[in-house]
Amino acid sequence: MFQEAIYHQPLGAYGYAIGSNRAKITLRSKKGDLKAVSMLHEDRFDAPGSHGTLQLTLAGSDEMFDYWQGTVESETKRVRYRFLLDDGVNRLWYAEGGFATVGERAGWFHLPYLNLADLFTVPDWVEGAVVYQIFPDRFRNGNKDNDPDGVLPWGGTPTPSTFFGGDLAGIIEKLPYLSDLGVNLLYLTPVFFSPSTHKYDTIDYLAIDPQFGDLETMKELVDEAHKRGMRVMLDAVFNHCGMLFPPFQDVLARGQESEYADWFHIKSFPVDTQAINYETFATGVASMPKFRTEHPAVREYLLRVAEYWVKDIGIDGWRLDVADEVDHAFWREFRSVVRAANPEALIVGEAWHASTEWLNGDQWDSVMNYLFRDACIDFFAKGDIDVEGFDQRLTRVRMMYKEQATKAMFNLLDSHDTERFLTTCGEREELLRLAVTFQMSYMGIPEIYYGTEVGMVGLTDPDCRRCMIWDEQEQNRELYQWFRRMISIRKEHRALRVGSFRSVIVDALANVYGFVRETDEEGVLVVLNRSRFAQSVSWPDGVSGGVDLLSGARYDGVLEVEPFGAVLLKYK
Ligand code: ARE
Ligand code: CA
Repeated sequence: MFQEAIYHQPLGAYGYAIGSNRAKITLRSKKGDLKAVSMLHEDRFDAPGSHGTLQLTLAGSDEMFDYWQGTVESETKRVRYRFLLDDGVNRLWYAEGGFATVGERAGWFHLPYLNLADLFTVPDWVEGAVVYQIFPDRFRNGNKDNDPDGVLPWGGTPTPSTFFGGDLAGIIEKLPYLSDLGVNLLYLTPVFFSPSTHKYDTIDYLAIDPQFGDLETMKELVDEAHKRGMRVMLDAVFNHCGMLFPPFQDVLARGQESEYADWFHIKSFPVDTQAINYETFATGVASMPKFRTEHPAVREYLLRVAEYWVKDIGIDGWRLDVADEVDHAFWREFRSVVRAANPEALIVGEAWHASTEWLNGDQWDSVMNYLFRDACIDFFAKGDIDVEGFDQRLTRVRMMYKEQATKAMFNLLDSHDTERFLTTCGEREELLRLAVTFQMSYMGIPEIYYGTEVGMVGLTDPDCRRCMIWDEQEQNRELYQWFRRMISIRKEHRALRVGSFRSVIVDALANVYGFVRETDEEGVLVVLNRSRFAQSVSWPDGVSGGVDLLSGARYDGVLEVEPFGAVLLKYK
């Protein structure tokens, strides 16, 4: 037995509550090493009747490890447990005291008490969400009167500083379009008063940029969206402000004397925007001075902003810009404030890498899942990894997070910061469709970047921010109809949204990937063929036929999947 590869701790994504008296447990072992893992558990004060044994199941593997999982129930909410590891030759106990042949010597792991106050909860509505990301200047110009000077004709080439006149009135005008598509959670990149086209350099956190509208337009957007069963999220740029933010201007003017001198990370006075003697977003972005979020006055200011938009204007959540560079304590307070203002509000961090530390239930609910995107690019778009590599990458990401977070992940293929996915695919639409089929049927919620549904392309920022194509002659209407259908399939089948996940076909030779999403009532087998040949697939355990949700065709006997094709087989 490879004891050195075995890992468990009663914390993070390895041991945590998923209900008032249920905890999910994960144990990691060297890939292929163990044949079985079980767990002896009981109340930590030995309450009568609390003793049990749980068989863990192999939930997935990555390149190096197997992950064994189980859910333990405890009436008293106080659990202690130890594992019995079996590699087919030896059996060893494992717990806090290490490895032992006799159980008592290994001791116990403890989950001392499953406090309801610590339970990671994500609002229920999130399970049904399909996100649509909008870059307001480029979505729709609904009001020519608020256009900034020098606005370019719709459809021109975007540069870092061009304006096209898109606004909130445009979004309101297109709500029927979005409703028809089936999306129900709109995420708008920043809309507060700011000089730039992207508006990540805020001047006033309490005002809508006049190019986009005003408070009334924002309220109208929220109300109209709500009437249609859609929610609206805004972008919280709290890592930094814009150079023209009045407190920073005050520091520029008055130096150390300014009451805001401590709001920023100033290295020396006087502040010099040429030499950039203060911390900024990224490296030397002078226009974006970084906030010192540990300063009580800064915290107070930003928390009131967060509260205002949720409580007074009625937005349904926040996407947090550069969220991984802001301190954890701030995000904890932020969560309390936002959830108190609206217990149903959603909090999604922007972090491109492992975000385990923020997803414990006390800070964010979810992240923009760029690790999902990375895996999809390598497998679907570029074909750089085979199906086995793809499955391993997905497993590794799932194992980083508590299941509450995994279910709420913003699974995106592209965004305003990246090349468009269709472009990455070399404009091969069949690859985009395959990836979107996966996105719509995987754990987490799909996030669509505006225009993907009509076939928009573009290299990275600024080219990925082209004006939305509204001329139906220029839209890919077939793709649109197909997106519509995929979204409705997801909405109609609960198994695809909240069902358990198990990969069942990982055929590297054929390059076919198959997985099962299952609830007690329903089961869907998703099969994706990422090869240019038709592939016949053998049925995984427990499935022997069903109806394809996409084509309506019934499959029994042979299950053949077309080149670059997909089947979503409802078998239960
Ligand atoms: C502007 C120009 C760009 C130019 C850049 C150079 O438009 O063409 O390349 O300046 O400095 C906003 C605007 C951008 C603007 C930027 C600076 O939208 O257009 O770029 O401000 O003025 C990292 C961060 C992540 C961040 C990305 C962009 O970790 O938080 O970089 N994303 C958010 C927003 C952006 C926004 C800002 C932050 C600033 O979503 O839109 O930019 O408020 C790797 C790294 C990641 C890295 C990622 C992308 O994977 O691991 O950490 O993300 O690449 O670079
Ligand atoms: Ca306008």
